[in-house]
Amino acid sequence: MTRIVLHVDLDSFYASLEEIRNIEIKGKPVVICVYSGRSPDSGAVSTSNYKARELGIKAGIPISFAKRIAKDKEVVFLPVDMEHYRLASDRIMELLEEEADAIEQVSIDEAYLDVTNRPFENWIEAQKIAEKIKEKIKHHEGLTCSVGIGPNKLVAKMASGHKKPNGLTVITDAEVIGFFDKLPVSKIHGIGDRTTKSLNDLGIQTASDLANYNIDALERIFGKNKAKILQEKAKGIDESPVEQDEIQQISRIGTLSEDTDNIEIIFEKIKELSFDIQKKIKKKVVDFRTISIIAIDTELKTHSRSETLQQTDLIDENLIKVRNLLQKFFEENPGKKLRRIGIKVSNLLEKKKQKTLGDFYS
Ligand code: DGT
Ligand code: CA
Ligand code: CA
Repeated sequence: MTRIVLHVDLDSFYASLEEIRNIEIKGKPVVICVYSGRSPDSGAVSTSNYKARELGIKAGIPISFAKRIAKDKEVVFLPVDMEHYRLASDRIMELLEEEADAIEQVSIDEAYLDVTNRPFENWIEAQKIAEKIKEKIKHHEGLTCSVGIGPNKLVAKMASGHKKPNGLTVITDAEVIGFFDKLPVSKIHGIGDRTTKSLNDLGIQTASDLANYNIDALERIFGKNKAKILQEKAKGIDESPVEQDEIQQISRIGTLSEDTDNIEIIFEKIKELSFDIQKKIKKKVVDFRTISIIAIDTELKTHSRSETLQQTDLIDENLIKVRNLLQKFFEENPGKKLRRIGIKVSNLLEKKKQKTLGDFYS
C-alpha cells in the first residue's frame, strides 16, 4: 500500500521566533549567534532570517565575518535563547500531533507525519492536511513552515526543501522518478560532501546516473550495504517507517494581564494553565515526576525552576510546590516582574490504564 508521509520544517526557525517576540526587529535582517565567549565576536552564526541570507549571512559562518558583511547596514544580532525555542518547538509538535497517525520529530524544527490512514487516503486530502497545518502554525505561533508530501520520508524531506520559505510541495509516487532524475547527487538527503566527491570521481553526477550505475562497481567502493542504500536513495526509495515519538513533557504558557511580581496574580494564571495540562495528562494516560515553572520576564528572558516529585498524575496536589518555586524565584530575583508564566510536567512515565467502576457499567 502506498504510504503518505508529510515532512514539516519551520522557516528560519530561531530568527522567526525572535522577530515575533520583538516587533521592532520585524522585517530587518536578523542573525542568531552562538557566542563562544573567547572574545566578544567569537563564535558562529546559528541561523539567520531570509533578509540576512540575501546579504550572505548564513548558518555556520563566523560571527566576526557576519559582522563585517553587516557593516554600515542595519542588521540585528542576537544570542541564541534555546529555552524559548524549545518551548515553541514543543507547542508546535503538539499542534502537529493532532493531525497525524504517527509523528516523529527529527530536530527542533522538523517532523515527519504519517497520514496514510487519515480519511480519504489520497494526495489531495494530504495536501489539505498540510494546508491546515500551515494555517494552525501561523495562527497559533505566527510562523511559516515548509511542507513536503511524498510516499516515504526521504521524498517528503526532499519535497519540503524544494520550495522554501512557506512552501508546499507534493511528490506523488508517480512523480518520484521525474523529480529525482536530473537532481545532482549532492542534493539527495543523506548524501554528504565526501560521498558526493567519491561519486563525482566515478563520473556520477545526477540521481539517475547513480540509480543506473553498475551495482558491483558501487559495492567495490562503498561496500554492499552502502551501495544498496545509495541506489535506493537515487530512486527515491525509503522503507523506513515514521516512528511514533514518546511524549517527553507537557507544558502550557500564558501571558499575564499585566507585567507583575504579584504572586497571587501569577499563581491564579498557573492554576488556569494547569487545568489544561491535567486534561492532557489524562488523555495521554501518563504519570509525571517533575514539575516546573517557566517564568518569562519583561525583557523576555526565560527562567525555569523545577521540583522532583513522587510519581503522580495529579497536578492539583502539587500546586503548593509550584507556588514555592515561584516564591523562591522572586526571593532570588527581587524586583523582577514577569510578563508570561508557564507550567510544565516532565519525566513522564507511561501508565497502564486502570478500569474505573464507570467503565464496567458503560
Ligand atoms: P530554513 O529551514 O532554511 O528556513 O532555516 P532554519 O533556520 O529553520 O534552519 P534549519 O531548519 O536547518 O535549522 C533549524 C534551527 O536549528 C535553526 O533555526 C537554528 C538551528 N541551526 C541550524 N543550523 C545550525 C548550525 O549550524 N549551528 C547551530 N548552532 N544551530 C543551527
Ligand atoms: Ca527550518
Ligand atoms: Ca530543520
